Order: sequence, then C-alpha cells, then structure tokens
Amino acid sequence: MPANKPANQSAVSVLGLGMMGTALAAAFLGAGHPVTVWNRSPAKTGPLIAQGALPADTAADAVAASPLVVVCLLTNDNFEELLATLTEDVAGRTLVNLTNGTPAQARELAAWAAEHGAQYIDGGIMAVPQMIAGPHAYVLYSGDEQAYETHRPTLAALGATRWTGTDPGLAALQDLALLAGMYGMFTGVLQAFALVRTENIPATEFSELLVPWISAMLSGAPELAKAIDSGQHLTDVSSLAVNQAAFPNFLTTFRDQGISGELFEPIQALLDRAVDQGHAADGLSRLADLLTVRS
Ligand code: FVH
Repeated sequence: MPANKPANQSAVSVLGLGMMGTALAAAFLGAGHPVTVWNRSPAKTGPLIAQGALPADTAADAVAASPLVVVCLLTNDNFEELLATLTEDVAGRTLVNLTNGTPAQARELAAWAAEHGAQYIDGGIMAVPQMIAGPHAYVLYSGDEQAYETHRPTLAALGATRWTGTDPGLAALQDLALLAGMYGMFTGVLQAFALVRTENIPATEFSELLVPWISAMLSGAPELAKAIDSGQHLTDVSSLAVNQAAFPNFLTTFRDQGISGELFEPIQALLDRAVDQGHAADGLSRLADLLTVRS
C-alpha cells in the first residue's frame, strides 16, 4: 500500500495495459486501491508491478481477483474475443468497459454481460493518458446504474465521473459526439496549416492567429445549439447563401496552391443542397438537419 493513502480501498482489476490502461491502473494504485493487472503481452505489467500492482497470469485470474473489472483494449472486437474466453468467470462481477466503441457495441456487450450474470457499465474517457487522475480528465458512463453508484468512488480515481443514462449506448454516443467536434476542429486546423505552408508561412507562426480566431468562433456554438434545439434557423449573422457563395474560394485556392480539397468538398456539397432545398436565409445550424438521414 502506498504511503499516506486511505486503507480499505476496494479492489480493482485492469485488463489491457496499453498507454491508457497503464494510466488507469496507475491512477487506481495512486488512490490506494489494491490493483490486479493483466495484459495480452505480459511484459507491460512490469512498471505497474513496480508500483505495487499484482500481476494475473490469465484474464480469468484477473477477473476473479476483484469485484470491479476495468477493461481498456484497442477495440471492442478485441474485448468480445476476450470475453468469449471468460464466459464462466464474469458472474457477479462489474465490467467497466472503457474501450472506444459504438453505441450498438455497448448495447450488445451489456446484453452479453446480463446473460452471463455480470453488471455492465460502458464508458468514454475524455482525456489522453497523461491527463488521467488530473483535474481536467472526465469519464462518461452509462449502463447499470446501481453498479455505477456502488463503484463510483473507485472510478473517481480516474477523473470526474459523468453519468449519461441507463441505455448502455449513451456514453459511447456522447464520447463519439465530443470526438467528432474535436476531429472537426483539428481537420480545419490541419487544412489551415497546409494552406499557409504553401507560401512558406510557418505553422507555429500562423497558430498565433489561428488559435484566438477559433476560440472566438467556438464561443458561437451555444447560439448554434439554441437554433438546433428550437428549429429556428433564420439568422442575421451569416446566411447559408453567403457561405455558399464564398465557399468556392476555398476549393479554388486549395487547387491553385497545390493542396487537396478533399476535406472541404463535402461541405460545399452540403451548402449547395441546403440552398437548393430553400434554406438560403438560414444560418449554419440548418446543416445539422440536413445531416439527419434517419427520420
Ligand atoms: N490513448 C489515447 O489518447 C486515447 C484516449 C481516449 C480513449 N482511447 C481509447 O482507449 C483504448 C486503448 O487505447 P490505448 O491508447 O491504451 O491503446 P494501445 O496503447 O494501443 O493499447 C491497446 C491495448 O489493447 C490490447 N489488445 C489489442 N488487441 C488485443 C486482443 N486481440 N486481445 C487482447 N488485448 C488486445 C493491447 O495488448 P498488447 O498489444 O499490449 O498485448 C493493449 O493492452 C482504445 O479503445 C482507444 O481508442 C485512448
């Protein structure tokens, strides 16, 4: 037990010791929990054993060691493969799956767990490994609410806990929505750097302009959200007609400067479709409606 840590902390097993799983196990150890670890490649247990973790020879041994089993593998296909070897072992355990996946996978895994007598919580980690247990890390959870309340004090070692609902797919859905926002932002940032580089403007120099600009624009997101929730898309800020008229300037300039427009071409197509459908006076919020392909 590490010095100055509370005694009698509940035991937790961590399956999967990649970059993230290692950070999770270290956080549980840091909070004083007895931690059992297992990884497909056993060498990765070494640093955690040095910090006080107990190694398990098999995944089944790790599951047997603790009421709470936290899983963080590369994909949910990997997890399903592993679960197929644990059908006799999981009864009575709470499985917290922090592997990135889809809402449908989370629901299937929850159904599998219920069939095998286990409680299932799906999670979405909103942090990189270096942020785990720090002030800005949080994890979205969904699924078995009673099991979540039981184990929440232990899970709090990883970062803030955020419950999203008893539908096991909700954490993955919101995780992917948050990541979609992030990828959208970084896609634009990369396009901007690629463009200025064609005129030998260093990305580091241009980021001094780019970061405050994006931050200022992002502050408009709550207004977009209001329009989307209310269905009131008319705008006096920046209409789809204005955006559509300006957009060819991007694609032309990308071509002229010798960079690809592949990331931006779909945006032009969406703007064209919106205006064709009679939404010229609406703001960008209208595009969220056009992205909905299921009624
Ligand atoms: N790293 C990050 O910044 C992000 C932050 C948000 C959450 N993601 C998700 O976390 C999952 C794990 O990511 P990771 O960064 O730990 O990934 P790796 O370092 O590549 O570790 C992968 C672990 O998965 C094990 N593994 C792979 N295939 C199998 C398999 N068929 N059976 C059992 N285990 C498997 C691998 O084992 P090994 O290669 O060491 O033997 C690692 O333990 C992921 O969903 C992210 O999207 C991270």
